[in-house]
Amino acid sequence: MSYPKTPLNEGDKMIDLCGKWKVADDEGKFKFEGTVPGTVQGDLVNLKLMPHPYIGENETLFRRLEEKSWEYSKDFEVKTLDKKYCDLVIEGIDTLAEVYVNEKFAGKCEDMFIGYRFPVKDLLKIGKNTIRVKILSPIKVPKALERNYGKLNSGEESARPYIRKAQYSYGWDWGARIATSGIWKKIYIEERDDAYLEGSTAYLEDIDAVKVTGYVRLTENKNYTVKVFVDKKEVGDYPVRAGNEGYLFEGKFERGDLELWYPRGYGKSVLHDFEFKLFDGKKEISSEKKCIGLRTVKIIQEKDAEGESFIFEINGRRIFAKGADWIPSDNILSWLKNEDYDRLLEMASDANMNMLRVWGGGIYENERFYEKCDELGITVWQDFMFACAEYPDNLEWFRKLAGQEAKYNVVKLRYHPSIVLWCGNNENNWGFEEWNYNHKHNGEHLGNVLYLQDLPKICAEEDPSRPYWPSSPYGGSKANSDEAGDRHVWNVWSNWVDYKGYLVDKSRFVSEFGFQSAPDPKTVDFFAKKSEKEIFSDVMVRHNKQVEGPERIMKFIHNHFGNVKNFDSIIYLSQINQAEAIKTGVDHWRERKYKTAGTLYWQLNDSWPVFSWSSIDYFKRPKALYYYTKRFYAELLPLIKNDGDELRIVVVNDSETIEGHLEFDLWTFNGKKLMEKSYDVRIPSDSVLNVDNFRFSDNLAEAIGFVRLKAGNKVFENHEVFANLRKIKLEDPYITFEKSGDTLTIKTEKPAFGVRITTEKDEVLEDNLFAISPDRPKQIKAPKSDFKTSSMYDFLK
Ligand code: BMA
Repeated sequence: MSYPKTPLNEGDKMIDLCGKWKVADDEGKFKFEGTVPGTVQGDLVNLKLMPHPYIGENETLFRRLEEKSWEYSKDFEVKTLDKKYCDLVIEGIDTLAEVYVNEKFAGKCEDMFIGYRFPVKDLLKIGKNTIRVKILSPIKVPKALERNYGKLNSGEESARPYIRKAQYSYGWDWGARIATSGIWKKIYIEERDDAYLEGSTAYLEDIDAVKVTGYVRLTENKNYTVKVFVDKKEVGDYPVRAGNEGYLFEGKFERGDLELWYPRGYGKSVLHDFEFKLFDGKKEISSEKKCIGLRTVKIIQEKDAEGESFIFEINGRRIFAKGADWIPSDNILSWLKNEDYDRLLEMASDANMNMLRVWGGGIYENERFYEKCDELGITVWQDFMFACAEYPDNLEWFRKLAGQEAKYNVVKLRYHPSIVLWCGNNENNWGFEEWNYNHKHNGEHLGNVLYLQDLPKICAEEDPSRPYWPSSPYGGSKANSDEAGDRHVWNVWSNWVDYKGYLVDKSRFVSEFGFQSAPDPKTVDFFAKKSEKEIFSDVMVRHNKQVEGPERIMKFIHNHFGNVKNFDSIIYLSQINQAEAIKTGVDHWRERKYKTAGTLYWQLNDSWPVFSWSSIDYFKRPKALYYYTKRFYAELLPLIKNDGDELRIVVVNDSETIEGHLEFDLWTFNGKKLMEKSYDVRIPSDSVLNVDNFRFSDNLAEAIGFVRLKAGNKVFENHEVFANLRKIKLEDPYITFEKSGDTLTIKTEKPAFGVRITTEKDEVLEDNLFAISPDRPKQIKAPKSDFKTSSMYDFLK
């Protein structure tokens, strides 16, 4: 196995094999110049040999490509062969491949999540050399294994558990089916003379003691030592010794005044420059540099009246996790650039998220993802890549491969402070109990030996710096119970329950819940022609992968707004419904802090242009939910709660103690003020404060309430729609705008709801899709391009 970013020692050489390769399929249909890193599918589209899979129904054309094997080949020059070691390093191949150097077998790759290293010194010669990589069909091989070993429970493609390839590539209920093939990561030859460091890391054993460790490769056990420097200061000198698997160094030093790393909203996310230097006597031969943050993390699991808590604690501080689930941001991974990761993660951070869950049906993410999370203070719940299926760990080769994959990724990623949890899989243990996942081996469900034995053992050995959790959901009397552990709340939406259903939920930690919506109208324009813009057109249904997804969208629109037919209104209302749904859940669960200690909504992003549960669509256009997220995940959250005939004003505070002024007013949609109140408040740090509760006898059937909290120079807002919009005829609220310098002031005569500012150019605004009280004009940073405004009234006319 080989790890990326392994730096070369002085004098060592690298022959880069990335760039142009000859690519051909085994049926003689395609022959082209492909790009590495890349995928065949990405190349075929870029070269216009295949139509764009994300437009219309083109996705279906890509199914045929799965049947093919592909051959990648390239000539390269070798000038010298004077180094002791000469390795072909492949950071990632998608997926099953045989590699030949000068027509001699160099090695085979079986797992897209593992980097491979093959010794090739004996296969190379000075002068011209060739490399040939044969990539086998990602469907024929798993299908053959399935015929041999039996069909397992899984989603759309039953053979997918037999191949260690991103599981979503066989289609998901939000994802296109494009089972890619290619050399998807870097490939090069390394010529080395001496040992080098790999997987070096530092972490807190307790709040004051820093532990350092790492592997030393290619050593012959000379008297090597490793010196560790932090922010350029030497902190220790540690001997290298033989471990169970190869050589390593290990040691400790006092943290002293090195600052800690905190998640966003709880302190600074300080990263230190660590340098690990390998010495042979006095001679430095190798070094590894990493930015590492120091923090402790544990999960507080304590018995209480509702069962058992599930609270992340970082550096001894409880954290309420606010975030979303993360899926791969493209179906064709080779199309993703560092800028895409940066942008999406900055958007998550701007929306006040402090946790993302890297979901088990995707990939162990790109290095850039974790680097950026470290920097932004976004914690990561990291699944291992097993999702919604039975996995054949009864087969020795499979179990071994899964273990290698886990070890490879744990060692590679363990230095990232942002990762706060390793989690065995997505929903498989839930499946054992509730979805007839009944195949067993030696009395154990298929996959469970991995989740309960192998993976926790690997994590304990390679990375004791964060907890391991067997599955998501897990804990309690049943995997998806509400009394302990984490829970996926899918009665709402998937089981057709409307979103008020969240209000009775008592999950201890909600790691998934979601509500679908349409993508941005411009994104719909990308994939559908005018004539296809109908919710049940073939193209539209193809771009909603859930069985009866469009039916649910229409049912819930009908529940809240009546019989809507206009397509633009459906897009808009689906987004409002989604945003109100997730707000309902988050408002409820944040008020329960820490009985519920986190909400991760399904899902932050999309892998192609689609109707889905995301808050940011494939082209990174924010949906209504994105703007709602900024407000409902802010450090202070004012709430208006209605318990029967009583109204309550509450503030949830995730930050320090604050003093502020809170205003509340209640209106009918058509402009009659029913009530107003204001309060000077002092809200203790990390608390939920009941500001007021009072009986309210007026009919709320036409009402909307507004609450605004001013603290220092910050403003925190919320609204609560009590009215049944299906039953009332909205009148024009008369919204007016005034732009002065950089500021846009928005006023309204009657309560305005779902106020949308549509900009000519794609812009993520400071706020959007909000509600405004006639008493309180709203100010935001003015858009840069021309804009139009609308509100709920315009879509229900
Ligand atoms: C859960 C997830 C995903 C799925 C989502 C929406 O089951 O883990 O598998 O896409 O819900 O149905």
